[in-house]
Amino acid sequence: MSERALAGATWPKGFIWGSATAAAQVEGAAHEGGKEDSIWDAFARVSGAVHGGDNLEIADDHYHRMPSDVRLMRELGLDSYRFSTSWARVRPGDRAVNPDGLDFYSRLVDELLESGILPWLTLYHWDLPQTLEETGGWANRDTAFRFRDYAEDVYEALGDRVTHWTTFNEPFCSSLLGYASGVHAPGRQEPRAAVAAVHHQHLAHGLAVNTLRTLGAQNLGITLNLTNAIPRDAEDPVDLDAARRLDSLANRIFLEPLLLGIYPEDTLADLEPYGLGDIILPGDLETISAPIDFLGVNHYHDDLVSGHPDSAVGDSHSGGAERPTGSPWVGSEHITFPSRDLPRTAMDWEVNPDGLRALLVRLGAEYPALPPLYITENGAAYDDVVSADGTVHDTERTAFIRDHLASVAEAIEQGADVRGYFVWSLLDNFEWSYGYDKRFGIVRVDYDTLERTIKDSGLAYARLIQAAHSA
Ligand code: GBH
Repeated sequence: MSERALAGATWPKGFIWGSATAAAQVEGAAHEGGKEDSIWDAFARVSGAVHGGDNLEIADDHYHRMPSDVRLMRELGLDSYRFSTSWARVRPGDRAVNPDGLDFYSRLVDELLESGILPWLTLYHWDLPQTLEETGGWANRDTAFRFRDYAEDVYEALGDRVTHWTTFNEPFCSSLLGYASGVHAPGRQEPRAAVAAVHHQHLAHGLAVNTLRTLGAQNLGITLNLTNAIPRDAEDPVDLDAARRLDSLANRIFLEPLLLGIYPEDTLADLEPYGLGDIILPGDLETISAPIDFLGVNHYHDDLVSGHPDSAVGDSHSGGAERPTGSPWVGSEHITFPSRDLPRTAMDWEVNPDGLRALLVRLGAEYPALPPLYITENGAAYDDVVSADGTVHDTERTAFIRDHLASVAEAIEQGADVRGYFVWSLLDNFEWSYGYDKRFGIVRVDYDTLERTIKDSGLAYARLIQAAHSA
């Protein structure tokens, strides 16, 4: 689809155009303003955990450049900025509240509001205070209650100005990648702990939703990374079982407790040996399924999956780490991800825009009581080339965003209730275990000078927003 044709698409009234980042990935100032280690600061010191030995000390220096970054957002014409607060900055060591930490977010929120940009706040984008990991991290049920207290502190400071609250970003990653595959912090490879982490993050979400609701919050939600699990051979029972298992661990283990207050039967059965049944206490599922006002969907790629060994697995599941990592697919470690003939991004993720349409439509069909959807992340890493004059002609990323937006428009035509779209990411940033090696930004960051340059994709996105606003 051409840019012009897409600009002509009609978007629902009030559709929110945004872009997203996360605290650990952009802020830097990792040990300034009272902030102490998060699990990612500690993990980055583990040999081979992060590509190139990169760390989060400076990142994009957003902590110091925040006002000019907000000016950049204004230049792009964003309706909303999705960011996260760092628990390790707000409550360093999860002890007392750190006024300087809260003050940073308070200034950010003011700056956004003065610029007419809606703050879209996420409470947890993977950066647990390291002290809490030392008492068991998310494998420890108590961490859920600590999260509720932290959420309450942030709400008390910002609830007068922030209207949209997201509890967790992609619990899949902060449980199964953090505690089973070990690709993410804290880097543990303990399937039972990973299963406990899933449940305790659900519980933390529910506790926070109930508390924030009582304090007056009106727009509460969670963001999940969701995929379409496509069997390599839809006639082959082994491949069909693999697709069922992937759908269970990537999608339904999160969607069903949150939306329906149950764990799927097959998930419970598969994870029986890993203790899922034992850690669900009476009342938990009721807390977890407290009604939410929106569901954030992050989608990057579909997954073609097989139950047979496959030699063509790319490195898209190693997370760029140089140390040995395990499988996130607890109890289903045998599943494989064959390649198919599709273009790929620098992450080795396949590009298939129609997958986003299919996912959005399918969610509505499978969950009749689904709350409104927001695409809270979608975007692509490419190896950008900087021209002599400093411009970045990132045609592939521009096409990726345009084609995925066309796919969102189609989903809406087909009945999906999608109310906003946030490009990942505003800035090139710390791409977790890939370090600074992978660039997702619509704005380039020069890691020597920390200078920002809007890429062609950013300019194209700004034009799209303008066209949508004036339609
Ligand atoms: C998002 O994660 C994050 O929210 C964001 O912080 C990050 O920068 C961005 O995307 C780009 O990576 O092979 O086992 O990992 C997306 C994470 C990556 C989760 C692919 C699912 C496939 C399963 N997704 N992953 S696995």
